[in-house]
Amino acid sequence: MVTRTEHTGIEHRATFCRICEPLCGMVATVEDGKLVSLRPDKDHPLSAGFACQKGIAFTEIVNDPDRITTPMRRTPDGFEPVSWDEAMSDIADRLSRVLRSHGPGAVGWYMGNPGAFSYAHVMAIMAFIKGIGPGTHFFTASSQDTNCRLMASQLLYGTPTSVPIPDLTRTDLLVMMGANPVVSHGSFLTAPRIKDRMHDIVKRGGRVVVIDPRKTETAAQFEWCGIVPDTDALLLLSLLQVMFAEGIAHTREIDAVADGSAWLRAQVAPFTPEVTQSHTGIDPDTVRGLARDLAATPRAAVYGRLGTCVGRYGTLTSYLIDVVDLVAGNLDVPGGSVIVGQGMPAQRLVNIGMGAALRRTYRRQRSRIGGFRAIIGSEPAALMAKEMTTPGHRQIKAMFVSAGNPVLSVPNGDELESALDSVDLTVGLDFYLNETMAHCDYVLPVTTMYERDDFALVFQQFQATPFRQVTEAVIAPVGQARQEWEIIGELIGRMADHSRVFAGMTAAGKVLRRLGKPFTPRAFADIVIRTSTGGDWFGLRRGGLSHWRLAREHPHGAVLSPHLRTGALKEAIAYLRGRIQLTHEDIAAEIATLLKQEQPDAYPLRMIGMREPRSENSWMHNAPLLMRGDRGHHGLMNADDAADLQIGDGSEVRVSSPYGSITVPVTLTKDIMPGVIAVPHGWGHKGTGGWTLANKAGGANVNRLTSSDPDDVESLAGMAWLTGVPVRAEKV
Ligand SMILES: Nc1nc2c(c(=O)[nH]1)N[C@H]1C(S)=C(S)[C@@H](COP(=O)(O)OP(=O)(O)OC[C@H]3O[C@@H](n4cnc5c(=O)[nH]c(N)nc54)[C@H](O)[C@@H]3O)O[C@H]1N2
Ligand SMILES: Nc1nc2c(c(=O)[nH]1)N[C@H]1C(S)=C(S)[C@@H](COP(=O)(O)OP(=O)(O)OC[C@H]3O[C@@H](n4cnc5c(=O)[nH]c(N)nc54)[C@H](O)[C@@H]3O)O[C@H]1N2
Ligand code: SF4
Ligand SMILES: [Mo]
Repeated sequence: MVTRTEHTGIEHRATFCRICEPLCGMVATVEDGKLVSLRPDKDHPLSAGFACQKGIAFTEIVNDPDRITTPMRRTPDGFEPVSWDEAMSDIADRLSRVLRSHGPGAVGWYMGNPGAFSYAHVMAIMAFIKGIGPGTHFFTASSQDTNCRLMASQLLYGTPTSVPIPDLTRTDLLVMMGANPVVSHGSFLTAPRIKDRMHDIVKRGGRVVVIDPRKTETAAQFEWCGIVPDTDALLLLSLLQVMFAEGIAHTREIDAVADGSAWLRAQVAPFTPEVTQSHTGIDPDTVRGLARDLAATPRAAVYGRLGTCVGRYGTLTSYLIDVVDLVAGNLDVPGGSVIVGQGMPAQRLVNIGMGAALRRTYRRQRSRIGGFRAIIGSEPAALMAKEMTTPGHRQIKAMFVSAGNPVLSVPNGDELESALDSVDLTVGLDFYLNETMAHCDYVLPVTTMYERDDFALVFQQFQATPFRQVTEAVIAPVGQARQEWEIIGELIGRMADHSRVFAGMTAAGKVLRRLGKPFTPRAFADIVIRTSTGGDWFGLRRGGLSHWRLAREHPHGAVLSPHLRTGALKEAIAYLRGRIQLTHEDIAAEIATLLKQEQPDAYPLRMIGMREPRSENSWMHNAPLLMRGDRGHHGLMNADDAADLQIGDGSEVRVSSPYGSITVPVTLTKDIMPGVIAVPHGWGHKGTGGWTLANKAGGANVNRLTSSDPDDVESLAGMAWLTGVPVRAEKV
């Protein structure tokens, strides 16, 4: 929707923010084609006038003088602008050479977090990888984030795409493990104004319990239960032990939907709260109380997020969260944990087909380094550097990075920097010359989210309130920026001789253009909208939604129904039998190692992460609005630990792990478990000619402390180990 003010050059356009998962409604003010401001959209049905500081500050990113808006080529002393044609033809030539000499296994692509917010970007990469051929390496930020959650779903429900979310608007007991939504605004859970929604729970007489090693911004507003990092699996096992031992497990409900309850019962039996206490730091009475409350409250849900995913047991922990929900009678009930279906026709058949295909890929496709299985077709990003530097068949020789900054976001950035410098071709797609782009032969300038149309496809099934919104681009691409799908599409065209798939895509593209219907990904978004919940089914459902109708009639978005649909669990299960499968030898093997973990003596502390309200991973440290005041990188340390080490508030501390060391100033607090130190990620900027303000802010790359050794990568989903890392601290 566009409204004009008296002065004809100014327009106000309804759109939505795509920095993080609530997708808050925004109104963009555009003056003579330029984005001049963003303000929260008060007419958005869910975010209703809320937007955070990052969302508002995005104007500064769109117009950032440090932004790159022409293709850049690396030279011995920096970057020089080149024409699109020159860049694309050299990239196509060099990629062809790599393919001819080494085959498709020599090509790799890493897609970072913002990629997930653009359906067209994801689709284009999928097409590219398919066309390059079998053996291509695909990495995403998900192996530092969500792959273990997807893997747990693959084990339990037969498909990684069935992920339960808490029914936030109806629950009476929300147990949050390893999530800090007051700062993160929610993840794997699209819920604008999530803090208000959590306060609603308390207002209606319910509770929110936050299980976290740090008394976070979220924990401070609700009930805090401190836990030793990386021990959530033990806590969950003891919750299950109590439920079975006390006869409060909902056995009838379990047996109605799941196979393997006897196996499960035997697995959890040894983990009494007395056994787990010495590991988790949580006393048995608290565990018993929580188990009883979860089993007795009809509307209760356990929700886990990053803190439960990036330890050494991400898959096991995610699996156990769902199992606790199941055993407590809280899966697929109003106010419990609910798998949100797409509501497509024959949804169950679609899931069965897709689940079988993804499980087959998982079984057959193994990473060259470490032999990790491929979750949703992707490999562990922690091993990306070794895939470039280890000689042999399928060694990566051409590497693409889009919407990512793995030099700061994956373990051992130093190793990755030199690996990137060693391959034959490196290409980045970004609007900043970040620390990773600095090592690319070419950096291709992309549009920001406000320069493209969008539909947040990936997040539709995580909405706490079913909702649809689409947006048009609110401004034209800045400078020579192009959308990722256009760039990849052009490369596919230039590579048509190299693959039958590319040739087919190129020919189809030509035919469509001649018919006056050039291909755009929007057609795909339209199909999804029309055939899923609320859709018009191509005219069969009167008043239903299409892309066109959403854009025209619902510029602020449309709520599809006030609540999540429950009672449709079977639809979400991709196993032919239509039942949850609890028995997995892989899970038993993980459980068997839990009590054997030891902390190396020289590293008595444990490091955890910490997100900040004015950061988004590594890429929002260049916006003046977000950097005002005395903003820099600092860690958080327990005051008593610091006193023992004679470390004062604000002093510089050397933090070392078995893998590396950094120096960072620390703030002292009582609001963190003893023995724990929190350090934010995404700092340590040093982009070549890139980020003026961010580079000046400095800081340290915390992922120098994390490990890229295959032995330290989580075995079932290839997750990087980012929390509970053993460290020691010393005054410098
Ligand atoms: N130690 C530690 N490490 C972590 C984490 C942690 O908690 N602790 N968190 C992890 C998590 S959850 C994640 S998701 C990863 C994130 O890791 P990455 O995704 O690798 O890194 P980001 O910092 O998000 O970098 C995003 C880049 O995308 C660019 N960008 C923004 N929008 C667009 C766009 O529309 N198109 C394109 N092409 N580029 C765009 C930005 O300019 C920026 O350079 O980090 C992980 N790393
Ligand atoms: N402002 C801001 N918002 C963001 C981002 C950002 O960088 N800045 N990043 C976005 C991204 S990419 C993501 S994935 C989401 C993440 O969203 P969340 O998961 O909600 O955010 P985090 O702050 O990473 O929360 C993880 C919590 O787990 C705790 N924790 C660490 N280790 C453990 C453990 O072993 N057990 C338990 N129980 N807790 C533990 C940490 O103290 C922290 O409070 O946030 C998104 N939103
Ligand atoms: S909370 Fe996330 S989606 Fe909402 S305005 Fe802030 S950055 Fe954008
Ligand atoms: Mo993430």
